[in-house]
Amino acid sequence: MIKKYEFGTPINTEAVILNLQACTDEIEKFRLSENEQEELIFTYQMSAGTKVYGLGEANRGINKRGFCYVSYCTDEPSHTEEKTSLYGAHNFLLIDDEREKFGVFVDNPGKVTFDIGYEEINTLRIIPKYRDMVVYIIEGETLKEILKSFRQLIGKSYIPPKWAFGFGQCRWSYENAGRVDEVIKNYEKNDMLISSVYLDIDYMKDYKDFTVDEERFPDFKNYVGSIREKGIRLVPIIDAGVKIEKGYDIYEEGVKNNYFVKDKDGHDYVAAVWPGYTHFPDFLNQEVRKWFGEKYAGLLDAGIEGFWNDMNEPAIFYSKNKVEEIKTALSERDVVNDDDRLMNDIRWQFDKVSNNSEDYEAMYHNMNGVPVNHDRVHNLYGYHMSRAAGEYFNKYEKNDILIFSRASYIGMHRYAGIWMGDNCSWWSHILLNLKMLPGLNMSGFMYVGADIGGFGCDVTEDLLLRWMALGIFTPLFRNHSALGTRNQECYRFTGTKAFKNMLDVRYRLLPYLYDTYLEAVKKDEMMYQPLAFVYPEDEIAVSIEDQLILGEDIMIAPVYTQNAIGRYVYLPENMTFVKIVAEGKLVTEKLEKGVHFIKVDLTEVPFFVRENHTLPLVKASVITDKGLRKSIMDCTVVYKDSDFELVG
Ligand code: MIG
Repeated sequence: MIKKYEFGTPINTEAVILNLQACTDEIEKFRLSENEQEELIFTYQMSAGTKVYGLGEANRGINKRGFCYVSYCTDEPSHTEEKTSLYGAHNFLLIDDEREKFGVFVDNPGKVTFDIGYEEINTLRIIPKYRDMVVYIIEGETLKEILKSFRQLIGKSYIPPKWAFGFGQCRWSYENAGRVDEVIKNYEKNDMLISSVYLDIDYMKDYKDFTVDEERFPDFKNYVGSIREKGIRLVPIIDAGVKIEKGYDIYEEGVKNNYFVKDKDGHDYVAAVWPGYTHFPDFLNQEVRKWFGEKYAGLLDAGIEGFWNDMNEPAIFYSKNKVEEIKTALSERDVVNDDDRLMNDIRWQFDKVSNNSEDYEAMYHNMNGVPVNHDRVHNLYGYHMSRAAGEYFNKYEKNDILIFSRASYIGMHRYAGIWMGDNCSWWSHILLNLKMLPGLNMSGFMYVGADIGGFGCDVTEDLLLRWMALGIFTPLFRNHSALGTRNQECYRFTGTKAFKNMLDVRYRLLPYLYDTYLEAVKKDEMMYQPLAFVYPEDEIAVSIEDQLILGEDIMIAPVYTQNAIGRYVYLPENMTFVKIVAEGKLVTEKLEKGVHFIKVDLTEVPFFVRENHTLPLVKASVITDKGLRKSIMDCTVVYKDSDFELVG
């Protein structure tokens, strides 16, 4: 049962696909009031035991209680505990109270604050910055049922090509063909399976979208083909900002056709990102989406089969406006003779210069004829950038293209996946990775994953191994790290055998993961469920946040603390504990419902098979006629019974 309520003049976000009749009576469940800033407040009185799930890509726990979250797509590279906004804005909550269970979706693409017991421990307040919106209340008997209705409301999730479930290696940057070759050579030399290598911004000519630097990648098309012959795909990045450069076709066409975001006077808005000064394509406009989407064709023609869309919050290093402000401020000061107060003032000015809300408020879209201030629709930008690509791929039936995005809003899940942005090589980020998975699934995002090993900071071998033991269970399984950090490809460490085995495990799990993914999409269910959803009567299970049920059959419980020899797990029912140990051998043990300490070596992959369930493992690879070891995905294999192993 879904009820729709309209407030003001809602912006058509195209987050939902069902056209429901709006209710004319007062909204249920929430009390409406206003605060001093005359903002609307939706209040719900929780009890001590009320659980609140959702918010998709958000910080902290699976149960979101005890913090204040702000939906506002933000380029936030440091995911410390106090951060309120990350890259995605997924305004869906699932409330599990003793009296009632319901879902609420606030379809409002401006800033929305979700105070979930922050100001007052038992009070939930939703405070949108702008009033124009649609709110949906979704009711049902069980959490699963409510979720299913919500997912039917927002439409089927994106399905990537099967190869996108293979392992991918990324780094900022493999900036030329030589470096890409070196990575592939090392994976081959160490007999490690790999399905994709990612190209970060340096493959482009001067960071210009849809260009390839000929010096770094001569004869690109041929090169892509030669890599493809090894069973590996190259996946280039596309950024939101378009470089201002005379003669650059995308810039010229965009200017000529008024395809860029404007300032208040109607000039093309200028902000600096990687290419220097850029304009932002107005993805909220259908015609612009069509134009930009078609630009992917060039790379597709070169044999590319996958993309990642970055910087689409949009991230801004500094705007032309801000630079002018700083220049003016400086010109009013005696720069040569002034004391350290000047330095202090400048420091604050510079601190606030990137991703500044004043910049967002100075940008204007043309939403199919209607001018709209960017701040009101900020959270739609990344969504519509990826939609531009998705619509193009769908239209030309290029439906086997991988596409995932950094910024997102509900609705984008129909066109693309996401990665969780710039995490760090921190142990706490293994756990954060795990905790985000169910929330993302609730919001329809199924093709998801984090930068394995951590993007920022320096990884260590043990961190990477432990992280991989979680990552092999996530759809996007990509090792990625930032410029200037320690190299973290799997062959960089002493335990190459262990890494080879880890990668093999991924490919052995692949049919299970892929089928589970497809089933979850087809049935509008989650791929990863918190224990609370599967064992709602079990008080202990309900509060567990470091174990997840994956599909119907298994439970995952990775080790995420350094120097641990294993971990405690809680089994809500009898399960078979499975460890994939050295050389891919299995060790199994039947364990009874209750608490157990399981020993897990750094090189091992632990999981649990539920009672009366089984997990199919296949052979990781086959040897081709040329004598090469290839992942099972790259060959049309007819499985023999002996290729399968049923565990559990
Ligand atoms: O300002 O393209 O999140 O994955 O490696 C940083 C360089 C821009 C941010 C992405 C990251 C990528 C990096 N990008």
